[in-house]
Amino acid sequence: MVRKIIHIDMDAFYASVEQRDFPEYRGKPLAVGYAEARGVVATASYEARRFGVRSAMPSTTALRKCPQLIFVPPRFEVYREVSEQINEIFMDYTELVEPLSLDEAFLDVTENHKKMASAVLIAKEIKERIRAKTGLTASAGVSINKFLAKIASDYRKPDGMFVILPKDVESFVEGLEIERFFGVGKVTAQKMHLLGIHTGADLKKFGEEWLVHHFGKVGHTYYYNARAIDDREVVPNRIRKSVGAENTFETDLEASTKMTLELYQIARRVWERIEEEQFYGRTITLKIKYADFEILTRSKTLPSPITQFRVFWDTAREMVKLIDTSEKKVRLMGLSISHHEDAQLPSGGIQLKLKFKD
Ligand code: DCP
Ligand code: MG
Repeated sequence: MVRKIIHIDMDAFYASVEQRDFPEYRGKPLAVGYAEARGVVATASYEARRFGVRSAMPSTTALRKCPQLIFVPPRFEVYREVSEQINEIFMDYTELVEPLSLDEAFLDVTENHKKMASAVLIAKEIKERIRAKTGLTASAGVSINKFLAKIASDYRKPDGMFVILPKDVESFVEGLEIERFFGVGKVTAQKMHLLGIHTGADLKKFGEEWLVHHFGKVGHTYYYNARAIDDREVVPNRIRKSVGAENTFETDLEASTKMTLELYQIARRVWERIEEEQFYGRTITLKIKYADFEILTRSKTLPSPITQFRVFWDTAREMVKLIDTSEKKVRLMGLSISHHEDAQLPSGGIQLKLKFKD
């Protein structure tokens, strides 16, 4: 079966966050890092890149290339927060999200929560939602495996998207410069050039054993990647703490019967995910957002994990009945389940964070 893999990578990540939060830096060459003797540039704004400033470059070199370069210290807690925000968006489409760092992740959307057939549409939506939620831009790559999706996300940076369709993967790889291949650094590239290998097409002329003999274990990877093959799976590395869904209504709700009806739809959706992920928790949380945007949450913990929809729905229905709508209409409702035994941390007493999807 052909998979649908998306790679998302934020543009000039740390620098873009700083330019977002400090308008005086916008449009200016900016480096995140310290201008000290032994400091290095973590990342540079696109304005600074025009001067040749790059990640991992010594700060002194960067200043020589671009004397007006502004240095700002990193604020990791803010980058981490943005990272969580984008991950929440990803999780709305699939559980198969594999973050590689704070600013990039692979998603396997072959099957997805929204039952969307087009990975291209999903990538577009994700880009838009990232912009709306964080005010930052991301680039996306879409293809049939990790190797190609990652190359693709780099192709139209910044704020770009590139798609390598199944029918095009072979010709794409044949035309690919050897430097773009996974595991090919400067030294290997030079060695390959000496052997007459400049593109994927050249690489394809050599057998697997020959490649392993000349390049070691990574030769296997070269052999398969040259044929557009990469079977590595997208491995989620996050412990799920809750499963949920929510809905913002087109017109605010006031009657409680209408609320129960709407909640039922949400409950069905949540239950589908619970079954899909075998995530049987003990705590049900109901979230309400009123028309004036006030948010209210109510939780109920049962003595044992909820394994039947009947129990889930009965409890949720009782909870929604207690919501006061005499003064304000309801704009949004959400349901989630948490307190899954496996998700408990051994030390106990830790407040589990509830993640809602919006
Ligand atoms: N980073 C770092 N040191 C490096 C490379 C990166 O500290 N040598 C940090 C800063 C980057 C972030 O990781 O903002 C993401 O790395 P990327 O390689 O994705 O680079 P950017 O997001 O900055 O730029 P691009 O638009 O090329 O993705
Ligand atoms: Mg990036």
